[in-house]
Amino acid sequence: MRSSCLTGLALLGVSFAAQAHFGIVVPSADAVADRSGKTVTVDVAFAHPMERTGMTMEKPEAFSVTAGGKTTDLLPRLTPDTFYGKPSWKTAFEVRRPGVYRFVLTPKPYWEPAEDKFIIHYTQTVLPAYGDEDGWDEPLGLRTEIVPLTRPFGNWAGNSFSGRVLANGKPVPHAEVEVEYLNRDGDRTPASDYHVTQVVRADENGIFVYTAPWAGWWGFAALTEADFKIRHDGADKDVELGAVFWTYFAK
Ligand SMILES: [Cu+2]
Repeated sequence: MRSSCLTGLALLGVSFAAQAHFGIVVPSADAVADRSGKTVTVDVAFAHPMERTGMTMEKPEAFSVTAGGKTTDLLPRLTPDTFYGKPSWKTAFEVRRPGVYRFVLTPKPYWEPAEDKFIIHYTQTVLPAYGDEDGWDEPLGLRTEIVPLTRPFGNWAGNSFSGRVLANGKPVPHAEVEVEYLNRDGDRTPASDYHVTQVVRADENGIFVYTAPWAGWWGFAALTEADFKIRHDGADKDVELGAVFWTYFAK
């Protein structure tokens, strides 16, 4: 029932948020403090984070890191990997100087037959290094993105995370935001299907708040429908856009 996007629930016409998929960009450390220089591994994947099932991710369209106003293309540095048993990508990134490193993924459109649409999750995460904490609150100018209102690092479990959902640079009133825990080691068992994905709605200014109940990486996915279609088997298909943001809460 839970192993893919295709579920009996979908066939019954029941709209269940429990099979939420997320673009994933998660580094091996939530901050870099070591002065001697440190290499982090960044995982790039497409998966159901809480249920621990993967989806195949083709080589992304773009993957970069922005810090101090400078953007570095990391696409050539991605190497194949697996995530929850499905093809994914990763890169080793050496953090040489202080900065707030913003990793941004643009995947290729993912065709989802169960939903008769394409999915594109623009996914980002922020890695602070060597004490720098500037620039985390600036929009990156993505087609759609979550701009954090809470500093997206140095937070405790139990803190609230707030962000603003933008599409084409403008707030998205009442945007639906899906929230999931990255259950990497399987240490959490959802109390019911309803607990797999948490759902919050943004206010009229596109602002949402969610309080993380326990430590770890949490993903926030604000979903909107694209104002364009993509051709598939001779027909124009809808495109779901996700603005996905990953942030860590410490114990
Ligand atoms: Cu899925």
